[in-house]
Amino acid sequence: MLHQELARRRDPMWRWERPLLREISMYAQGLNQSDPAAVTASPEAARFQARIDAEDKIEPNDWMPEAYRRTLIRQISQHAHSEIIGMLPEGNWITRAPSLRRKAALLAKVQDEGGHGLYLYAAAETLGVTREDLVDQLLAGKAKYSSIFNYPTLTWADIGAIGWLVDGAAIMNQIPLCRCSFGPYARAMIRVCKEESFHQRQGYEIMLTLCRGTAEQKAMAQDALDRWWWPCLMMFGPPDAASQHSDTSMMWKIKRFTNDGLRQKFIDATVPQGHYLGLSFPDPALRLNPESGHWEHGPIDWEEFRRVVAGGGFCAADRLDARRRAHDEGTWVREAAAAFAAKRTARKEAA
Ligand code: BYC
Repeated sequence: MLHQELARRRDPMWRWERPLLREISMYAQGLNQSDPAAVTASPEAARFQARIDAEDKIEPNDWMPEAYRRTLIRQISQHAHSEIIGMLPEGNWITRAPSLRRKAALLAKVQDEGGHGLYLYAAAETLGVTREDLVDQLLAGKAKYSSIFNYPTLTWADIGAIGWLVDGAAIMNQIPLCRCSFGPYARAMIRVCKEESFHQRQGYEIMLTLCRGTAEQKAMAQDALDRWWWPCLMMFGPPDAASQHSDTSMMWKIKRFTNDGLRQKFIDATVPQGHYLGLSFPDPALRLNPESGHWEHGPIDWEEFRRVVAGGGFCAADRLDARRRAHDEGTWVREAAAAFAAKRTARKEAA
């Protein structure tokens, strides 16, 4: 028993999860970032902000400022689209997974992502939009989704790197969302985070296997880290000084940490994991600051980020084409479900 426990504690993933658990309990203390001048414009607005400050959950039928509703619809729908588009880069490798076990895990992961998209569309619908409208915006190329899914998955090691790094970044961003002030989003995120944690571990385990394999396999893992590292740092959004929405989202406790704050937590957690794998990071400026205890990083190419977010990503056109095709091919399923629902209602009414 003892040696199992010791082995578990040597596992870098365990060391990563501990601080996250500590953070969850830390969130309970709450952060009071409100700017009273901006939120007490009307008595309803003041009462609303007081509820937020008291860590009350806001539910769909409660009074809320229009801008709060709009911010949530924007963020939750972008998040839902990211999950659905996020199925594509990994879906690309389901038929080429190197073993039955790997294939089963990857299939389950991609299905989980479809499920996350559905919970999130359902959470957005509680704010008075329809899933059909949100999906139409995505298919029309008018909606944003995470920049990360516009990069290609060139080798099997990319599946490891996505699980380890992309899902790792997602967990770092989404654990605080479990305490988002909007009840349906916060509740959806609890289950999503549990599943993301499994996704992240399966990715790290792929990386570990490759790094303990042949020199060629290890080189594949290194190449995947080299290509995914910087785009993963961009997942957290623009630097704080350029983030339009952070201040209000923090005031409303939709966001609990700034983009740069979460990015730094991710880097601090991930660099030791990469070193445990025996890999190096594609950043010559990366160094541990012994005074702050943080890993300092080199400059992020924000020009690339802006280009990808504006639709100029390498796979952007392919991703939307694939979604449009899937939507068209699924028309008969939606029609059949609607016809069945209408038949059931008519039968109930006739009885
Ligand atoms: N990519 O003011 P800011 C997953 C946009 S799913 C594209 O800081 P905010 C997974 C931002 O939308 C991962 N756009 O915004 C799935 C805004 O534009 P608009 C998705 C980005 O909202 C499958 C503008 O830049 N996770 O992990 O305060 C398999 C200014 O930004 C990005 C979520 O959606 C980006 N990376 O903060 C595996 C989490 N970053 O709307 C894994 C929920 C920023 O004004 N979302 N923009 O046109 C959030 O936490 C926040 O929305 C963000 C951005 C931190 C992403």
